[in-house]
Amino acid sequence: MDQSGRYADLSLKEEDLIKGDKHILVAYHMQPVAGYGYLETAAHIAAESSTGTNVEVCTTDDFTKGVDALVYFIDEANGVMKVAYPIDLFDRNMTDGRAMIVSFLTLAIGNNQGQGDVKCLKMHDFYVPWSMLRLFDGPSKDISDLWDILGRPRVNGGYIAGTIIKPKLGLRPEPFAHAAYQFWLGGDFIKNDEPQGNQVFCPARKVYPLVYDAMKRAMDETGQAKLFSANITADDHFEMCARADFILETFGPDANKVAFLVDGYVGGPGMVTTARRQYPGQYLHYHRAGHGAVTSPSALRGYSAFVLSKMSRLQGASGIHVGTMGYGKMEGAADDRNIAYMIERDSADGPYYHQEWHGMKPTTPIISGGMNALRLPGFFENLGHGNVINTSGGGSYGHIDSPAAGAISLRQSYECWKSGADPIEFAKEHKEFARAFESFPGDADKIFPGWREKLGVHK
Ligand code: RUB
Ligand code: MG
Repeated sequence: MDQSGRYADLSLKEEDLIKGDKHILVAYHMQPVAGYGYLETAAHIAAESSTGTNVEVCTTDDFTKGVDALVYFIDEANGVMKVAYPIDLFDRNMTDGRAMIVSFLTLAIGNNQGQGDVKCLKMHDFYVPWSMLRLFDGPSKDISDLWDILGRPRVNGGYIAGTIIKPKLGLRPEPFAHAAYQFWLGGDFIKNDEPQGNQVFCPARKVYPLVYDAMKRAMDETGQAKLFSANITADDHFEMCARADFILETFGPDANKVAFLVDGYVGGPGMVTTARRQYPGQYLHYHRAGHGAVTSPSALRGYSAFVLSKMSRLQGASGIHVGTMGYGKMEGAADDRNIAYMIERDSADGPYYHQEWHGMKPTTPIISGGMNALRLPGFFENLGHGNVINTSGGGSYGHIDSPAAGAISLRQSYECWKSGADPIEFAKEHKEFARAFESFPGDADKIFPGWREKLGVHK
């Protein structure tokens, strides 16, 4: 049934919808199955995603029609459609009237994902009006709180050198804590790798006290504050809170140096919001394992990494992984920097919509996945700044001298880029950075051809 008479109004103007402050706007890339019309399919999507189904139902009244989602733009040649969702469609908390991202997902990227007339449908951008934006929690803590703990200025505090405890699994408590200690002698921030929790060979009750002891020793030895992002991901939110409470109690007076890591894509919005609301005093670290199933450019359904990141700021993530923009090992491209700009700025352009954040705290871009000191200068150059958290697992524990040397090489790499120095010249004066060339010779050959002769390395 063609429902475009009800669920499409191509005369609506985007600027009026934005001025009206009453609609969430969503841009999709859509292709119908052969034999279905473009507008007809788009209208069916708007119907399924709001007040309708595939047929007319006798229970619909005039009020119902007032909250229909409407297709307001189609570009069939390029496979783009846009829908305006009246904000009243979206579920609000009984307890406090606040908005929830789960309702946004249920409607805007819910049943429409399984429609028989849809060949592909992927969300690439969305716009949130102030009337709705103000109902989301947003972050309670941000990178300025970490800079403060590290003794840096709260504004423009610079690069946070981090790592991930590697190997990913298989360390018992003592070697785990020792790995942390070794990195902290040179770096700022350590995160649990996302599968690390309470394995039988590394129980949480045993490992966290040892990690705290390692943190204290490293702080004593370096005279610097250190940060730890602890994974509290679990199916059951009581279990999640039990982990979080145990960790806060263990770190006691240094609990401000603990962030909570939540694997927010596999765990879902409920898990992220539980962490955000139960522990507003902690930096909330959104890890996104599994996201590639829907965000990969090769995925024809789901939503993009840009959309995932933008949602995370509304949910209140203090930081989220945004990939490495083509400089690391995971899928990504240079123009993914727009993802970083959208979550860290107060006003930013997405692929289809400009968004004003009205002072909502920023979400830190967390740069991770195959990074090391050699890959970072190009990354910073592409992004245009270094106010990020970077976690380099292999880049630290793979440094031939030590994890501390790996950490120092990361910081030196940032300083090299910031000062505009030539990396080869900089390496001549900075040992740890120089030794990164020998640690990662494959990368060195690719990024700095001729480095062996220039640095006098002949092994
Ligand atoms: C990276 C790592 C993270 C990835 C996830 O380890 O453990 O889980 O960053 O990808 P390493 P993304 O530094 O050794 O490569 O950050 O893109 O979500
Ligand atoms: Mg990992």
